[in-house]
Amino acid sequence: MRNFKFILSLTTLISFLSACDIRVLNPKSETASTQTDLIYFSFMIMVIVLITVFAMLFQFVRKYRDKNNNNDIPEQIKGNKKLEWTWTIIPILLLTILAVPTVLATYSQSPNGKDYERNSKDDTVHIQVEAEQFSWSFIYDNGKVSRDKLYLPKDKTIVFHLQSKDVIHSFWIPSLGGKVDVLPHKENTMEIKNMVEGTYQGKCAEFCGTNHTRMRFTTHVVSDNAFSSWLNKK
Ligand SMILES: [Cu+2]
Repeated sequence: MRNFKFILSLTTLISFLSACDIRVLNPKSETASTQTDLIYFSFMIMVIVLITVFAMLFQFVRKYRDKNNNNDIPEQIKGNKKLEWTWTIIPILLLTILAVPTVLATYSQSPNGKDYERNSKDDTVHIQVEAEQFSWSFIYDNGKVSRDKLYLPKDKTIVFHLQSKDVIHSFWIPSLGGKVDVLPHKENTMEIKNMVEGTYQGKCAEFCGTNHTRMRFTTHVVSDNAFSSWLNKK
């Protein structure tokens, strides 16, 4: 009976989760790809460490098990320079290998430090994002405002200027990039490059009140022509 209840609650939970149309690690932009690669890379290092440790553990258990059952205390050895150096150097190496791509990606994707020229004539589209309990407003350069629906031109670089009208929210389109906090009184920016056409779900990723779960929006990445005609439609 207990097992049955457990399986029932598990299947209910899974069916609820499958209803979320939000997929992480399914990158559809250069920005998200860099982040996904970083996750897989650190995961790979973790798996190598895990396999090594478990292989050694099993080997030691097999090799040094008490075969005669006589409870002998093994020879006590104190200090082994070679081993101590090994287990000090290996973690330092692993952390360095992990730190280099992480720092590079973090700095290249952290546009807060950049000074954006709003009137620059490059291939950048600036969108003002206003979060409030419990909806999103997207304001485009020509003044067009769209609520809970975001349109993006595929071949342009997008810069979101994020600001909240009330509490702290978090802007998240998993397929296009990681979360960025949306704060009141302070603008955060976020850049997304080289997107693939398609429709992606976005949501608030910071608990912000009773209807937080409903604070979702749909992102349509469309061709540049389709974007221009949408943008200029009244
Ligand atoms: Cu929110």
